[in-house]
Amino acid sequence: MTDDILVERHPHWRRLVLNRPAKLNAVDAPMLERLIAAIGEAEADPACRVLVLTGAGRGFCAGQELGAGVTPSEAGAPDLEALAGRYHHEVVRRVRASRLPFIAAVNGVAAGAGVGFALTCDIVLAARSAKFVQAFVRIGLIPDSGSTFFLSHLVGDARARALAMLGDAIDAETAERWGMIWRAVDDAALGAETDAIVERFVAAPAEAIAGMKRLFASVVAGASLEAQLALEAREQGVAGRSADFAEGVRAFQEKRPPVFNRG
Ligand code: T3D
Repeated sequence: MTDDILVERHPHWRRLVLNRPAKLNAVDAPMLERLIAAIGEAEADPACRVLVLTGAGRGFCAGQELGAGVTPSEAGAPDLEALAGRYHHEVVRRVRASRLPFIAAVNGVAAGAGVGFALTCDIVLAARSAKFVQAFVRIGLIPDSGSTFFLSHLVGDARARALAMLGDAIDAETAERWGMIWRAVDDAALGAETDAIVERFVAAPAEAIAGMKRLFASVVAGASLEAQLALEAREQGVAGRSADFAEGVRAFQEKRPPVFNRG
């Protein structure tokens, strides 16, 4: 029994902890398989409303395991296309396709695929001491795990290319200033700030949040304004038929805070 993915279960949320601290939580295929399974399990729990992804120790995730057991050779290199598609990219897909909001609590360095795992999340909080490194170029690879996509959308073409091609690290405050993450917070406050957002999602109307995820997925897939307006109308129809909407309006009229997710 391995504990490289820790799952902390709470009544309405889960924390998934990448747990190989001696290697800054570098990932390998079996670990990613367990991460994917943990995401699926949370998804299947109707009581679960939000997931936190974070790392144990001083790192968030140093990307693909590069240590013992990785033996690349020019003659017989590992099939990275298959590996990326089946594991790294499946994590990215699962998070994006999930009905659940994901919060990345980036507690330390995120490198390589670790950056993609953070940026695929809906809300990214980072400790001020954390760094983001497109480390791929340093080992002769190209950015994967959605990095070229996320960076181009979030920070623009010029910065995305420089980050990818030069492989320089940027700190959390720069990432916030560039719009790559939601917020950089004091290291000591990361836990409390994360918990505060978790509480907000637990209390938020879960169906509406799931609808927003579908809408933003459509935007990032390149929908036109007309297509997006049509989808917003459809999703508003779904939200408008929910018990949460009835409760929200009642609470407004009765001048009290709404209590969602009872329907
Ligand atoms: O298979 C596929 O599908 C291909 C997909 C690839 C996706 C990728 O993610 S490729 C990119 C892989 N990741 C990297 O290239 C990052 C490698 N790590 C680093 O560049 C640095 O460690 C960091 C910039 C992340 C942090 O630097 P620093 O100075 O804070 O820490 P450190 O001393 O380098 O690392 C601490 C320990 O973690 C160290 O072990 P030791 O010497 O104390 O026993 C180091 O070897 C280990 N470590 C860090 N990253 C990895 C790792 N061990 C294995 N794999 C790693 N990726």
